[in-house]
Amino acid sequence: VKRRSWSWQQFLNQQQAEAAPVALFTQSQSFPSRRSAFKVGMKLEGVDPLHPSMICVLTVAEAIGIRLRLHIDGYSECYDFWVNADSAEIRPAGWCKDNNHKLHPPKGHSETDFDWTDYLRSSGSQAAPPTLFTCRTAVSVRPSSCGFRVGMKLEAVDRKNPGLVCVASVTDVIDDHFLVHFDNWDDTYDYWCDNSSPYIHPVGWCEEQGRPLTAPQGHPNPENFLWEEYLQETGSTAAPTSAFKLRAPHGFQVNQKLEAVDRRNPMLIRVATVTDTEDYRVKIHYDGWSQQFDVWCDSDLSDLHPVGWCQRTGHPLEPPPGSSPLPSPSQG
Ligand code: MLY
Repeated sequence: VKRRSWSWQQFLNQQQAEAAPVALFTQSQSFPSRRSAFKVGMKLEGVDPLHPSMICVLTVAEAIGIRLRLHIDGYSECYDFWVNADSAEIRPAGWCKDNNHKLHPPKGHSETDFDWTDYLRSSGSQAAPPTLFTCRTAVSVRPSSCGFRVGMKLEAVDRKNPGLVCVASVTDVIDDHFLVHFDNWDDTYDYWCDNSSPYIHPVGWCEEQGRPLTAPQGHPNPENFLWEEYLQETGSTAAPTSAFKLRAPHGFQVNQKLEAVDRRNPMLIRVATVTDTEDYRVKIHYDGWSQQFDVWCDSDLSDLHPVGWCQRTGHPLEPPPGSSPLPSPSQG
């Protein structure tokens, strides 16, 4: 029996709603310029989302449209995660070695002895060809132009505890992105950002704003933290104020429709609506689901896409439950 498929156009008409304009999305959210040629089993290097300071050995476990489920070699499948194939967070095998970064080897392999050639041979697998990656950094290491250098200090929002602005350091730089680390805390709070992030501020910002600054963990006198002292003690410098280039707020508006990865089941992309906004965040409602599942996210999250993205990239789209079903090969 041929069922009528769910259609965005009909849904928008029916809801008297409009699609969020494509121009509001960042390049990594918008329609990709080419298809993905990654195949299941190919190996690569990439950032571990739970430990963003680590670049790990990964295997493509699943490929749907341009989305990849990546497995961290040697670890449980429960750490698998999804990325877009054009993500800057994945790099070809050998990237770390060529770019002076530490590669976190598969569990059971020593950091010093890990060798890609041996590993591919012994595992009978193939490296994803470098041409499949968007970020094909040449071996000629171009110096970072973002003004942030490893060791520089700043004040940064702890994104897991967004009420806190804390003493932080730049601990890694790749191209125009850098890793923010919170002094004396473990790397699970770390995040990658660029110089336009709304979550980073120069040294002295909290004082200027009359806001409390969270001192490094274990600081002897956290109530009276003094930058001048701390910079001297740690022999470090503050990231220059001129390096901070805060981006403009996003342009999303309430009621605009889009396609959003389901935060609780990230293999699914759902029909969604912006239901609230802040300067740099949007509240996402999954159409047809209870408001209790709504989620706030950064407007530039790579899991938000314009209407039509799934169709264009060959990914199933989950229509609102209760609407006429979309025939799709992988959902039953
Ligand atoms: N309640 C949390 C707060 C941790 C904050 C860490 N930031 C400052 C990096 C805890 O103690 O685990």
